[in-house]
Amino acid sequence: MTAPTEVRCMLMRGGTSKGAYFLADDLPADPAARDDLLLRIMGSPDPRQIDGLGGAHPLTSKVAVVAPSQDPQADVDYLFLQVGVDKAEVSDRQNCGNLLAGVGPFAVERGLVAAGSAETAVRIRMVNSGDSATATFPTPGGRVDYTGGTEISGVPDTAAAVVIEFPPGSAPLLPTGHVRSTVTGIEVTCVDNGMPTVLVDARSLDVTGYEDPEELEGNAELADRVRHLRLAAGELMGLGDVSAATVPKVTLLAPPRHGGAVTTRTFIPVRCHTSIGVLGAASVAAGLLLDGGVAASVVRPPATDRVRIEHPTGFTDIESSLAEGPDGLPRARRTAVVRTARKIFDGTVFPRPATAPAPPSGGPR
Ligand code: NQM
Repeated sequence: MTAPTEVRCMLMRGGTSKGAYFLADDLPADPAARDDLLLRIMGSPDPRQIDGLGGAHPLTSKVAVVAPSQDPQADVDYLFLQVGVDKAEVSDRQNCGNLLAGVGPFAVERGLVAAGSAETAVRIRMVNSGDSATATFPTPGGRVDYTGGTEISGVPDTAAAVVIEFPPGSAPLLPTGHVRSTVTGIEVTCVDNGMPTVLVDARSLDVTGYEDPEELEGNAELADRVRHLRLAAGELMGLGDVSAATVPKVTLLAPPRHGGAVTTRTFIPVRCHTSIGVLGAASVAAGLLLDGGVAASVVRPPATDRVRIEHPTGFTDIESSLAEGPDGLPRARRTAVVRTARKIFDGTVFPRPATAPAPPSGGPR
């Protein structure tokens, strides 16, 4: 297939992120050709992404590829792709729970799933990890209604709730098999409840954990320590060489200040998140529930299944409970979250021509 010069595309806000949503059939099947096209659509590599749809930040340089599912337990397959901003890189090595919020509405909009007369539940297989989720949202009269009274931190105005429910996790929450490890001399808990995450007491990195993302990003010594910690933790978590991957994330923990369970600052992996990812928050919530994890040195364990994770622009509430797996290691029993999503634009995107030279790639941003 020659690379298309125009592609059907829907731009959506999913939770606190924004991305371009495509039907898999509208993109080349070959991953290399697809990724090259997506770089040109998003305007990468370029710190301003001036010639494409990307918003010059990892949280607004995201793509969802959606297709009918062959899995009888799912309605649609959702492949998440993180498109580098100033690097010519497209990564499928992580999920995105924020763009996940837009997948159900997009599937209805594109006719992949028939809408119910009041609400619609879409069963989604997350291709990146093989995990699944069910997203339920209002469809009065058989049309997606994005308006509603649900507010989520980091998004101005309210919108319709998209309730996302994750089934019990089959994979262990502790990729290292241990609740605590010492990595580059720092005590951490490596946890994966949908997003591989390294939890660390902010004080171990000589910060308070209450700094703004800009201040943390501007701290060169911290950036260096986080980079070394992440590379070593990635190996320990069985992820191999993560120098060009966007996982694991490193989340700094500090005591809560606004009635929540904990304060967080998350490196994704180089930029500091302006809030927190959905699955990132799910991993933090699970980490708070683990007996003997580093979180126990920072905060008291949450008293209820609803865990409020404070972040730089507010909070994310996660419903989380754990159970013991057959091997005696903890598993997620239930994880659920409320997000919102909104269709921003639906139409045809015109990628930058394929002839433009692509500068060499480097590590993730
Ligand atoms: O953790 C950013 C986001 C994310 C990922 C990131 C996400 C998740 O906020 O589920 O949503 O951690 O790179 O979109």
